[in-house]
Amino acid sequence: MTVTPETKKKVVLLREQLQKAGYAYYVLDEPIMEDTVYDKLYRQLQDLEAEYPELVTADSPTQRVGDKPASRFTAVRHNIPLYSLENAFNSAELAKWQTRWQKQIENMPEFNYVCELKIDGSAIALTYEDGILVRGATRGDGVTGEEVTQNIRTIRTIPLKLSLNNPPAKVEVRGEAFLPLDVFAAINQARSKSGEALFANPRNAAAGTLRQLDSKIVAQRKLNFFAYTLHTDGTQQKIDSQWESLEILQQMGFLVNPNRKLCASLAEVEAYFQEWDTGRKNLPYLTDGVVVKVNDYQLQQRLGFTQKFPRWAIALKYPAEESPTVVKDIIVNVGRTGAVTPMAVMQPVQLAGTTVQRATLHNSDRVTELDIRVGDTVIVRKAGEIIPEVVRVLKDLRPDGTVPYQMPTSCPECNSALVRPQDEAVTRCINSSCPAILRGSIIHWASRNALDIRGLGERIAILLIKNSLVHSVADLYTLTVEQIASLERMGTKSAENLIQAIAESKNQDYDRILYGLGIRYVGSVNAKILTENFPTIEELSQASFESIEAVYGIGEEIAQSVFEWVRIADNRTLIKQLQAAGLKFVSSQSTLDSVAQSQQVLAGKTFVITGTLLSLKRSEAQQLIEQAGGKVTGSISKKTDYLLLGEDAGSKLAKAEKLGIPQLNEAQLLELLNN
Ligand code: 1X8
Repeated sequence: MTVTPETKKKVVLLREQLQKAGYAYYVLDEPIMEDTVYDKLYRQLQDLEAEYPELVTADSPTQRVGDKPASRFTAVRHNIPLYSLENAFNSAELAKWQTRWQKQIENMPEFNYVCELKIDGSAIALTYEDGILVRGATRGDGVTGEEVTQNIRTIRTIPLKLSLNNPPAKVEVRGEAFLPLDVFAAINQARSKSGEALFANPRNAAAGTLRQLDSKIVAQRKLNFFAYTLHTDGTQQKIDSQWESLEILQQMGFLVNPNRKLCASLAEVEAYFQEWDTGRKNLPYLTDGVVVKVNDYQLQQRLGFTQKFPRWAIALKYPAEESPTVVKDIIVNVGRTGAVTPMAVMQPVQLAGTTVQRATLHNSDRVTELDIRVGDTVIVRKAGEIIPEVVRVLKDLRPDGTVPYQMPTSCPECNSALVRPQDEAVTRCINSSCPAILRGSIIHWASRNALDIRGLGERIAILLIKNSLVHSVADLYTLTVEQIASLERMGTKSAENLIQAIAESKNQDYDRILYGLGIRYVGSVNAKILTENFPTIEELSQASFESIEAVYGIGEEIAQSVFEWVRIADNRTLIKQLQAAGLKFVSSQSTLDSVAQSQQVLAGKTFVITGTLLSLKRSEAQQLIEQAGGKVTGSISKKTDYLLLGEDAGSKLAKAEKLGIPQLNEAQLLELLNN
């Protein structure tokens, strides 16, 4: 059948009407056509195209969804690499960047920055030839990506045809494909219902969706796209700046993030950054920072690129301290004290710059309180230096068929019954020959602040125990080169080195030995105090509870723990064996000197303590600080050097943050005291 000019005209008109309506609906968010009308016109166009396949064009609105799934994606090389951005995490780093790039420019002209929100999605590159979308590719490694054109066509905010009268022969547009938060939640909910694995976060969901082979599924997922980079061959129009590019992208029909700003100084950049730190909480998509670009293209060109980044742009990041992810398993970890800690094993997430896949659940009470289950979507937090923890379970996203988690009743490592004293939160394995406890004891014994045995880490500890070569730390001193060399992946040379390191550890000071024994509450600092006051193990073993507690810096709990430890027969035997091996449980003058020295490490420093401390009493923390030459005051001022921060801190924390006073947790304080 031949196509009449009327039919042709009708098809062109339908396409134009549908394109305009789609643009108004998706990009402008200002609908101009009722859904029912749109559907009717769409069907008319579909029917005409079915009748006259020669009228189908690549930019027809009917071409957004492909009819058959791809079998695989092909690799494409990007004409211009998609660079990643250098990161800055604070204003000092931002200022350093500015100083660095300006050094490169002689006769600095007037300039400004464009600030844009950094979208937490998946970067893609779009190629238009004569105004028609011909290719869409994922970023991949920046040099080579995957061709995902059919999937990209489903994104309604990506024009299939540029809205320009005389489009350049070639245009490349880059931007971020992302999933709005409500769409992300809906996708996970649906996946939960059908028993599919949940996406850990919107970024993973967007990246996964782009690599879906069936574009029909992609279309249902409702990806969106913000355009932010424009490369043209320059034939039609000369573009001078990033700001102008963004405006042209918008004219071309793209969705460009409206929250952009021209800034004349770093102070203005920072104000924008601060403004969006609050503002981002109300956005329907995730942003993880601000992209700062030198606006002027000439200046950009003079700056060029390093191996990895453009020199003219930087990402100023919000600290990502919390993130959603999915629980794959719940396990328990048995520490060297026998304490059993439940842990969530999760789909890996990036948090505060590191990949996290395990988070502590603290104890069984916390597990009950959270009601965390395998399959749950949870929020994990990694604040500061502490171990990541699960803060919340998103119960709305819970898949069907999950079961409440039961803490094991027997030790996963030695099978003996676990106990939980009535007034304690901690569940323990109390089998003193439990391999987990032994393993932890050996690793602790060999650790840097204890006996410092290089080459004796977790792997070797496990092998020594598995091969029944070591039943206590004392056995380390009877090992032979042959025995160690017989272990998996151990050569004679490394066996000799390890034996040498073990032998050398016999000369370590008494306070390190006492710390290495792993007596509860006896950290490096307490070990030093104890060895100073009880210069031999015999004196410590015979000391009364009262005389231990009377030592300045030693509280009741520590005294109790030490007093009990030295009365346990196995521990006395251990000490005898270690003494027989040549370790000296006697303070040398050098130890005492170093104690005196170490105690002044905080000379002149002022501390404020706030919140509930976990391992120390406030009075103990104060004593430790004072012994080291520091001072503790009650309120925050400009003169405060450190805030010692416990749980549930209140106004003092807020004030310290305002004044930029460094914060320490207990572990960091002890580390400071040990240095
Ligand atoms: C990455 C991103 C950029 C922008 C927004 N979001 C991103 N994820 C932007 O410039 N508005 S630029 C960029 C990059 O160059 N790697």
